[in-house]
Amino acid sequence: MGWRCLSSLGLMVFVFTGFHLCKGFRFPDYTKHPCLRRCTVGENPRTCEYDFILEYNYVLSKACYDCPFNITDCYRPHCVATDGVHRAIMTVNRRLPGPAIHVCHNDTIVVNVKNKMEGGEGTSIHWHGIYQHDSQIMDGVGMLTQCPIPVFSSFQYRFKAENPGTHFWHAHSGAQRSDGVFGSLVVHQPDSTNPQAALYQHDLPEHVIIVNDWLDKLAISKFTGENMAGLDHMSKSMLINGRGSYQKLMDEETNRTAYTPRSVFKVTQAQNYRFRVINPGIMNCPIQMSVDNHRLKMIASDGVPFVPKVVDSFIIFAGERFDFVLETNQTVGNYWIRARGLSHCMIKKTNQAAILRYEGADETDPPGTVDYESADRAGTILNPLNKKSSPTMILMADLNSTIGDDPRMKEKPDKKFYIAMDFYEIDNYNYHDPDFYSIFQVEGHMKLLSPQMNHISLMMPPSPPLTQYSDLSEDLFCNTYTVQVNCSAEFCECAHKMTVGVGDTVEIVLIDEGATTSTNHPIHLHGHNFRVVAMDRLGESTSLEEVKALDTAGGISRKLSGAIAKDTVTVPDGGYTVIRFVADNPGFWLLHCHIESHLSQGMGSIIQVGQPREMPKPPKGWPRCGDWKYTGEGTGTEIEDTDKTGNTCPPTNKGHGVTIPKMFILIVFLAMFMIV
Ligand SMILES: [Cu+2]
Repeated sequence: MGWRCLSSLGLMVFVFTGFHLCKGFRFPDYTKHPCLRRCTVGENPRTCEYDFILEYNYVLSKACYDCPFNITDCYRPHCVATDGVHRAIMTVNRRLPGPAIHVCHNDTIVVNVKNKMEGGEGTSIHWHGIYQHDSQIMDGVGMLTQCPIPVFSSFQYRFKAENPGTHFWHAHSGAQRSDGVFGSLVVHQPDSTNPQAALYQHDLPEHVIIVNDWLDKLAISKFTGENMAGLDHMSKSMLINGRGSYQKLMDEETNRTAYTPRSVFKVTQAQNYRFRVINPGIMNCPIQMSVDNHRLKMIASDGVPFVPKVVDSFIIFAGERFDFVLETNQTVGNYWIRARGLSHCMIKKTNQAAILRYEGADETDPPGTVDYESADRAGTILNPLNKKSSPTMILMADLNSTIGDDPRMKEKPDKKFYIAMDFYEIDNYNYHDPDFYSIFQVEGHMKLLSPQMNHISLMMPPSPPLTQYSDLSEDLFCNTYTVQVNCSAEFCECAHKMTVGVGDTVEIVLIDEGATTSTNHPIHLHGHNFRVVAMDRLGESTSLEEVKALDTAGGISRKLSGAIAKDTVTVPDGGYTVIRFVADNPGFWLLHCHIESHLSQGMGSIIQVGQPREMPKPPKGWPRCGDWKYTGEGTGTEIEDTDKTGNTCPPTNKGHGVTIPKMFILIVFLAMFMIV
């Protein structure tokens, strides 16, 4: 490659200017990464490095050859088959899901992210579930903890795998997660320090299940269609580890029809397996998961263990993770792993299935049909949608933690916030104009109800406050205590921010008023986990005032001992969820709905922990961004017209080439000349 490039540049160019040695461009295979290992006590932590190349891509591209008519083609490198619907996507290393990261507790994770999405937005990657103590600037929230990584640029993330468990990574700029920029991140630990190790014999990377709803177009097309033209935005399909059967495809030459293949999970009879389930979720689509003929022993959520609970199915909301143990106690065969969408996905009857295949079973589909109705598993449900607690409906607040209570947490919180959420009928000027197409003027399906927290839409600031706080005007920030207008009547939008002190015990009462639509909002907190101390549904709808009055009258009892720890939790529609955490991580942290379109419409707020002087400073050369206005003053920076190498090599997978000193090349050239 180097010599071909060299000859194309010509002798004069490289003798007099030097050049960039072209380097082969290959996507690494991390399924054999040295950090994927059995964790042992006493082993030195490792540094685990990965390259992530973000690109636009396409379902059933040329890499897929004759998929799905030749099924083995669907497993070729770089073939992204998804559910068979042809559409543009975004991929990391031409895979969907992107590369899986498996490390041991206390390893250091280094990820070199290269944005090659030409024509696209800046990006950033959030490490969902990692608390980022001492590495707050690595949380990956565009315009909060860092500037988005512009196209053609790269950025290196570096942080410690400080908390074990099932986590994941995903883009946190734009709507890129919805288009495929996500993957698993599992922090393993030695058996001797894992309190649940005795519950299973196998914890395999191939038993990580990423399940998510899936759109039939680029998310930006769906989102703007909904926001500006009232078009259908619901997910009609789902993926399990990037695969599924949904779209019937026809071979035009032979008229044969076929579906893209489903994921297969292999097990051996009479064993116990740990499965780790992640929902990077896109739209309003909680997912009910079950396995035919098997019950599930649920053992952990969001990376944190709880007292095991055996259920028939569980519901996983966007941003949540659940780990369960599957006992392979059935006859050798194939069994459906079923995923059934609720809420908006119930309207579209969205469902998907994968195959649990026992060793020795035929490579055939399991018995039983795959459809929406068959995926409705009866029996005990963990984390149900909009239900009151009962022996068969187990809410998150009903579970008991195995990690002990946090001794730092005070019985009376230092800071307490009520956050009321709903879709509100307000003239949101991002999608309406009160003079021309007011929300009160347009037809029903064109009304864009605004998902807000305390009647405020989150607008991200023009620079990330964590690293450029002094560049930001205080006017950009607001909250329910500082706004001067009635936000129930007039649209309010700002960098919605609540401030707490470092070490404070914080309580947040999340209320879903549920008046306009019955939509659940899974709320994710960055930088911390929280205890789920109370949760209940009061009715079809409720109000901030009703919940406050109930609380004041002592009508909300809190589970202050034994409550489980999570980082993402749903709020029953017409009800509340009360969370508590110790704000031990100075920084700016997002608290937001994990439904991508809701966050993009402003359903989030910022928790500022501590004062900027208490937060870590970014390293030298940290990228900056923000507003700029021409003033006519100064001379600017001199731009030197140097280093024009005329290099025409393709980019390398490190984003840089190797510069060869001119004199060295001259010597090599002369030596070759003499040999000839
Ligand atoms: Cu939401």
